[in-house]
Amino acid sequence: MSMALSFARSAELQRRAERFLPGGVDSPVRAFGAVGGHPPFVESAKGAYLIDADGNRFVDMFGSWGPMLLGHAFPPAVAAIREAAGKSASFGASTASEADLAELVQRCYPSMEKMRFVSSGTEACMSAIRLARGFTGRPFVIKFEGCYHGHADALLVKAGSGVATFGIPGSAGVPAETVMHTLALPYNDLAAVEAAFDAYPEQIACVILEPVVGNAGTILPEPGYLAGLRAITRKQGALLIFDEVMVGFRLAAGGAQELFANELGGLPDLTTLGKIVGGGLPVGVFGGRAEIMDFLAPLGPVYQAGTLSGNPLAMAAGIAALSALLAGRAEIYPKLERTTAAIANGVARLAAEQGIALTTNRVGSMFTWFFTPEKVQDFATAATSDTEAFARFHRGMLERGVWLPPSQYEAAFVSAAHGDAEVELVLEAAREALKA
Ligand code: KE4
Repeated sequence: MSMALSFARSAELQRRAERFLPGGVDSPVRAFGAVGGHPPFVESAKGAYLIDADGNRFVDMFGSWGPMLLGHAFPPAVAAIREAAGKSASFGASTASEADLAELVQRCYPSMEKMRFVSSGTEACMSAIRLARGFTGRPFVIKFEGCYHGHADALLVKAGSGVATFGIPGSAGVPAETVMHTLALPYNDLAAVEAAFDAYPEQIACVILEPVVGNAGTILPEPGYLAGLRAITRKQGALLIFDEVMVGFRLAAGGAQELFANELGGLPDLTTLGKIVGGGLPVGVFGGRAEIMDFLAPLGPVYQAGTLSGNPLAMAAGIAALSALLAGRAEIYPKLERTTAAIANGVARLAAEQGIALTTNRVGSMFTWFFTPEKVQDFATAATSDTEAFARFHRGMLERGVWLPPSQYEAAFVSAAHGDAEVELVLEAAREALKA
């Protein structure tokens, strides 16, 4: 039986935050709009646990939406940030740390012959699109329903994540002219991509996708899909962009490009990264073939810039995180697989025992329990989920000390700090919550 938790202090903080911040948040999904109630305010976190303002402790199952793969307050990252901070937080001038982190990224992503650091995944994807258009001289971009590539205007079309969570078609404030060159197609459907290229010959600059979708909940590429996209884009002279902001360094040290190495039919032309690469500090990266990247100012005609790009504290945190990942990859990824399988499959079994239809989509340490009996392989099937049932489950788990991502259309994440004890806590909470 769960002890009713007190959220009194969080409620006070929510009221105060709402005086200054719309919805009291700096990012919409944090507002619990899709699951009801008010979000606990986090005070601190360590390893697999979040501590809220009322002192409640939660197993963290969303890991800051991906970045905290090594667990919260990972000691080498904390030490590196502390040391860097003493040398000043930002110079706006070159530092050795940028190439240091770039070298680690390239060890994970050999396809990124050259790259540039920015301060968010949105900036990375926005810049990659501009670069693809500049390099090819073509205006159109293909994206897929349910995929989210940040909140740049041109990409806010049938996006996933918060856009799907709140069921808004795109966003107000984006003039039709801005998105007239954005084609949003169903995921896992190669015929739709062929048809788009037939309709717009020599006019499509790139295809951008999440190679494993996390922003419609978790959706896997069907066999042959990624290789099909590579073949079509190569034939059509369009660039293939893998948005690995979420899956990068999570599915493997080299993300989807490593995990699916034998079924890509060739590497993507550009890759975007974020989240884990900054160890929890603001870092995005876009990179790929040198001949494309050299189109960027100051070498080429495509402009892109940023005051805090390559920020020394963020570089230090990223270097600490990727160094630990690379040094410990032989242990870290098998542990992530074991722990996440135990949690995802364990809860699915408990649900089946209660006659609750759950479809579990999982790749390594990212997964989603869809409250639907359907196979989920695109946004349309993800949208058959019973989001009210998900909301009840989310609240039931939160009251029992497990904090799931507050949306049916977000992936859950497990860290290297989660172990057997956390598996037990999650299964115990789920047993009760599913009954309720
Ligand atoms: P950011 O600008 O939020 O750093 O990255 C945008 C982005 C780009 N590409 C992918 C595949 C992403 O998942 C994201 C951001 N993901 C969401 C969570 N699904 C961020 C959480 C939020 O918006 O608060």
